[in-house]
Amino acid sequence: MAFKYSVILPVLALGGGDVWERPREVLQMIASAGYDGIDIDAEPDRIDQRRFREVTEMAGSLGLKVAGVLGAWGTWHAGEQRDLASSDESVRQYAVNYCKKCIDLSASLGGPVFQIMAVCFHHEYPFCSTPLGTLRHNFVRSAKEIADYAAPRQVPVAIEPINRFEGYAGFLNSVVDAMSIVDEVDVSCLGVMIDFFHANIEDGSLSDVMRMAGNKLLHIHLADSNRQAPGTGHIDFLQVVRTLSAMEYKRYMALDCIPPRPDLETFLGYSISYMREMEKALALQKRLYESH
Ligand SMILES: [Mn+2]
Repeated sequence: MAFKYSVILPVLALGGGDVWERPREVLQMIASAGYDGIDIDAEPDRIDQRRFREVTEMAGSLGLKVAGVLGAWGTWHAGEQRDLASSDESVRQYAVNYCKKCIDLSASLGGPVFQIMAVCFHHEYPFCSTPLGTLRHNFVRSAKEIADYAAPRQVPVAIEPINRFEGYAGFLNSVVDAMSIVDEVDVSCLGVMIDFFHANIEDGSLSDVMRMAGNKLLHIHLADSNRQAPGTGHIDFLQVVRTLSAMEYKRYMALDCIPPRPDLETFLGYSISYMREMEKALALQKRLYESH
């Protein structure tokens, strides 16, 4: 079975491929490389609606679906206090309201997965000054409010665990952490996502955690252990596609390498062709076993 691949647009912008500056060129490059979709910036208050529609329609005309709506947090959020785990109720509520606007945006696009995480405004390492139980309590409240808003709008919401050096050190760093929150909130539209770069740091076997997430695995961020193109680090991508194939994973893998290197065309072309090679190798292995 062939997997679906997407490209995270805000990441591409870091390598000179800003879709809002030169949409046709960037989208054409993604489509030509063979991708199925794009993950687009969730900035309903910052990106002009007409411009947004223009870009998504252009993507559609090139055969690219909107695979995901990417919430912006931490260093990406240009100063806004979007912190779903904050103990400051006004900050937490501000972040939840931001999410509701993003869910409306996603609903208007037919319901691509909306991606959330917990990132503090002032990063503390190796310990958080806020007790981890407090952070969890705050985040669970936010996730419940977000999921209750998203469910009737048919928008899946995925929690992305972030490694301790970028997110809260000790809170919501692993897929296991995220699954425990999904289980507690218990609203059907809420699930997890796995970013292989983060999970390679914080989780054990990638296959084990993907299987543990099962049908709650709503999205994947694709990067190797060095946060570069798959195939350039030490993640076993043949095993990754073997596991996803066994799980009958039908959602997207969205390319999330920071910064994209060495140049956009090589980066985009190499990443998808490497993953397609892994899929071919898996298919060949299956035939060898069957012919035995
Ligand atoms: Mn990611």
